[in-house]
Parts: sequence; C-alpha cells; structure tokens
Amino acid sequence: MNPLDAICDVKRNDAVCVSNLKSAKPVDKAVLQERPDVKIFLPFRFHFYKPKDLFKENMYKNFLVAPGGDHVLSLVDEISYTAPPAPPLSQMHELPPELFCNGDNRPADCSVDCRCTHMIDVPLNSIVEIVLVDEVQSPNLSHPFHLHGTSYNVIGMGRSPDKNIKKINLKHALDLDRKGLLHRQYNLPPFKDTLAVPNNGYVVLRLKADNPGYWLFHCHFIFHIVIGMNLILHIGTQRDLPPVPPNFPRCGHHLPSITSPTYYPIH
Ligand SMILES: [Cu+2]
Repeated sequence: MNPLDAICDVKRNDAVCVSNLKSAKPVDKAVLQERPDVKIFLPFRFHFYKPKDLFKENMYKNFLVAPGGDHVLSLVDEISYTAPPAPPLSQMHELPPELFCNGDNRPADCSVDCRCTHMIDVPLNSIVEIVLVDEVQSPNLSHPFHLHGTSYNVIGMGRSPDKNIKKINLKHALDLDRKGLLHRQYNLPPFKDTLAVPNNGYVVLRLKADNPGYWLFHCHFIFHIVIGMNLILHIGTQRDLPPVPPNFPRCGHHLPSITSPTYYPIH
C-alpha cells in the first residue's frame, strides 16, 4: 500500500495506491462536483536553521535535531504552527485574534520561520478541496497527514507528469492544476482520515465540511508535530457550536509568555 515512488496513474502489480481503492459506501455527489466551494493548496517543507540563528541570548525557539545534525523547523504554507494557550473550542473569545494566521493573513513580522496558530476557516457544509504538496522531498520520507473530526475522500495522488521537474513545489502544483494535469478520479474515491503524501508528490482530498468545530490537521510523525507541521481546519462559526457547559474546566498559560508578557490573562 502506498508505494514511495508514488506512481499511481498506471497499472502495476507490486503495490496499490490509496487513490486506486474504491469506496464500499456511496460518496455524496456534492463532494464530487467539478468545482469545490473552497480550494486550499498546502505546500509543506522543512526550514533548516543555522545554529548561529538559534543560540542567542533570550532566544527559546523550538526545533528538532535530525540524525544528521540539522536543526529543523516545519512549515505548512510557510507557517509553523504554534498551539494556542487555551482551547479555541471552549475559550475562543479569550484568545487574541492576532495569535491566528493563515496563508492569506500572515503576521506583519513574519520571517523565514513564521510562527503562529495556523487556522483556515471554511463555511459549514461547504465542499472543500485540499491539495497537499510535498516540498520536503527527503528521499523515502512520506508524511502521513491526519484530519480530526471528519474523513475525506482521496481524489488523487501522484507526482508531476513533467519529467523535467525534479522537485515539485507549490508553483508547479498550481500550474498542473490550471492545466488539468493534477490526477483526479471521481469514481467512488475512498474515505480516509490519514494519508501518506507521496514523497516529492501531492494528494488531492475532498470533504464536506458538515462537522463544525476546530479540527487539527497534521502530519502524524510526533517529531513533526512538535516543530509545527499542523494547522486547524475551522469549520463553521461559533454559532454552529453548542454552548460551553457551565463551570467547564478552563486552561491558559501557566507561565507568562516569554515573547509577550501580556498575551494571555492568568485566571
Ligand atoms: Cu511529517
């Protein structure tokens, strides 16, 4: 299952791509409409720090040290996810809006290691298409992306059909999409909630956003989670959620924030 070479558009006997499977249960016709209501391209990659950029006075950036010695941060759509100090589901009204960001709305001071709570809003009941593009391109490394709260249909996966393209990136994936060259098949695409994005390739997912809430969408490698390979898919609005029960437990910062001491009140 899921060959690392990501060759999924030709018949082969040695492996099965998830995109070749057929769903045993019917797929909502709306999910298969030609144009989704919302289309989101999410390239993801690593950022490699130079140690001199990390080890400065009063600097406490998180990163992982890979076996080869690289100091690594992860970026999804050029953003490294930072967890908010309290759960949006029950305490959204207390969280400063400037914590949140996405590709269309980056903090003004964002640099090469842009850090914020990556959140993408989609309307309730909209048909959403997500295209994940592997810009990490470490040989033999496929990132398993998992969505909480709802399953999605796997419409397509593969690598660039252009043999001159050695490394896929967002620009090239957008170009393929414009030309109708991203692999898509609409005949009973399988339901999944975790899917390995082929190394140096892409996947096309569709879902009906009918479960309101704040759902984490993330690579399932723990090391990648802690360096930011996550985002929140925010389905619907606060009005679509049931009220927070009275006396529901609360949480927040247990220490004043290093970067912004007034950032969150301690209760
Ligand atoms: Cu990963």
